[in-house]
Amino acid sequence: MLKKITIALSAVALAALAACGEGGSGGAAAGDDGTITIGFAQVGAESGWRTANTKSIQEAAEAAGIELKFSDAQQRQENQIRAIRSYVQQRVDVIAFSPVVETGWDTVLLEAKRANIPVILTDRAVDSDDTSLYETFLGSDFVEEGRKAGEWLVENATGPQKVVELQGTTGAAPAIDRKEGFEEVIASRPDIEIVASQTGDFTRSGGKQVMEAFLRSTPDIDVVYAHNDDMGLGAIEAIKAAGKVPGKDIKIITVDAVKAGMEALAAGEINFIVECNPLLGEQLMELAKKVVAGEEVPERVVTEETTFTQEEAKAALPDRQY
Ligand code: GYE
Repeated sequence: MLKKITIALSAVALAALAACGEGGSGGAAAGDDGTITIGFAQVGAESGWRTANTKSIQEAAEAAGIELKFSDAQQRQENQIRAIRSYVQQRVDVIAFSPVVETGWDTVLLEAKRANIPVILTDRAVDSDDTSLYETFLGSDFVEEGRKAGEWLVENATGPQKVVELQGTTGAAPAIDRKEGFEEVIASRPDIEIVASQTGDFTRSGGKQVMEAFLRSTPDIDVVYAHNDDMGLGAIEAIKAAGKVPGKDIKIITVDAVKAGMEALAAGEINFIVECNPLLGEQLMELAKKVVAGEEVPERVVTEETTFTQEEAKAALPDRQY
C-alpha cells in the first residue's frame, strides 16, 4: 500500500516537474532538443488496412525524426481512453488517435485540452458538438466510399438484387457512414434490397461467421456488400464452403483495396473494391509539426482515393505496396 502511494506521489511530482520544464508557457512545445513526441492510440490490428496504417505511421515518424509512443487498443474504447490518459500524463507534444467508435470521447479529450495537448483525429471521426476538442481530422470520406459501392451496384445490376451487408464495428464512423452512403444510392432502385445486415467487426473471422449465418437463413443471396476487404475475404470462405462460387453465384463488393483484397478481385472472387487509403503517416507527421509550431491547419484533410474493377486490379497489383 505504502509503496503504491509513493509511486503515485512520484508520478505527480514528475508531472509537475515536466510542467515546470515548459516554462509555464502551456501549449504544445517540443522537447529541449526540438524533438516532437506523438502519442498514438491505434484501434487495434483487426484488418490488413490497419496493419498498413500502423506501418505507415511508424515509418513516417521515424523518417521525420518524431518520437512515437504507440499503443494498440485491441478494438476496445476503454483501452484507447486509458492510452490517451497516459499520454496526457506523460505530457507528449501531440496526441493522435483513430477512435474505435464515434461517441463517448468528450471527457478524455477535455482532459487533453486542459493539459494543453493538441489532438489530431486520424482515420476515424468522433461525434461531438465540441470541435475545439481536436485540431484537425485526417482521413477518408466514408459516406462517399459507401456511395461509390452503391453506384457500382446500381450500374451493374440488370435485375432485382438481394443484398446482404457485412457491417464494420458497431458505432465506428466507417461502419455508420459506409452504410449511409450505400443506402442513399440504392434508394433510387426499389428492386435492390438489403435483406440482412450485421456486424462482422471488420475482421475476416467475423465476416466468415456472419456470412455462414446469412447463407443458412437467407435464400438466394445475390450480393454481399462488405464494409472492408477482410470481411469480404471471410465471406468468400463461407460461400465456397456452402458450395457456391464467389464473384459469380454471389457478387461481392468491398472497401479498402489491400493486397489480399486486390488479389481476390483480380482472381474474380470479388467484383468491385472501393479504395480506402491507409497510408496516412506522412500527412499526420506534417500536421503534427505544424500544430506544434503553432501554425494553422485545415480542420479537415480528406484522403484521395479511387475504385477498382477486376481488370483495374490486375493492372494495379504489381505495384501495390500493401
Ligand atoms: O476500412 C477497416 C479497418 O477505419 C478506415 O478500419 C478504417 C477501417 C478500414 O478495420 O479495414
